[in-house]
Amino acid sequence: MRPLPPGQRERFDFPRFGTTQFAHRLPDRVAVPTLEVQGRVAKTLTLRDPLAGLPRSEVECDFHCVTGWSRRGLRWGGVRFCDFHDRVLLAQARPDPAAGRVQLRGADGAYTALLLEDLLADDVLIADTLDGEPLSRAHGAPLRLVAPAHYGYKWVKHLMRLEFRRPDEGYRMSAFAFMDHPRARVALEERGRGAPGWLLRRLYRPLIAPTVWWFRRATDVRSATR
Ligand SMILES: Nc1nc2c(c(=O)[nH]1)N[C@H]1C(S)=C(S)[C@@H](COP(=O)(O)O)O[C@H]1N2
Ligand SMILES: [Mo]
Repeated sequence: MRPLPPGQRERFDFPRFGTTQFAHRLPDRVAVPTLEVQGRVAKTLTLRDPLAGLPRSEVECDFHCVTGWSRRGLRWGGVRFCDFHDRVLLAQARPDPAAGRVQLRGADGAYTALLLEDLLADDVLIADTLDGEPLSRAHGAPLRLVAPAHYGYKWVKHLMRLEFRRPDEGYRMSAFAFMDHPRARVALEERGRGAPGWLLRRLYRPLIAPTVWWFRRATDVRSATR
């Protein structure tokens, strides 16, 4: 079994989780997923069913939340971001080569960003299945990002927009700036900015149980699971 990264503890369930302002913003199920591509691109796109016709991949990986809980051995299915980039983004949107950062937005209003070079790693997916089943609303239907080397807050659920930016342009984030590291690599314990990972880990740990409770209470379990 893979060892857990620094400061992480294993959980055996997989709770819906996030910053609590999103607990009550679970988006309705949509008939056809839609993904917008904007920012520094030659052409903006509104793609209905954006994964249709693209080669499918699976990624088996562990999930690490910045607050210190991990869930091992999830099997995600979808399209590799690098395949989507080569076949759709480069072919149709034609991003500015200097636009090295991509802002990610979820339909519940969550925002973060990743460097394009991190998104192009070969284990990053735009996922629409989990453990062989269609992604549930609770875990990000219809599409979510899966970025195994990065903390969970970069795995945007209900992904609806990609916006190309230059790295010096800044980006919008859901939380306070100290909570969003530009890269958030788990192996380097990049939990946030301005404060070391070992400190944030200690501040966040007491928040796990109340957050799980809060999300569970907010989620109508029956309508959210499929
Ligand atoms: N759209 C959206 N994406 C999100 C979040 C959110 O609240 N909204 N929370 C993030 C955080 S902090 C974590 S830990 C994971 C939790 O994923 P899960 O709810 O599938 O367990 O989703 C991430 N992606
Ligand atoms: Mo998280």
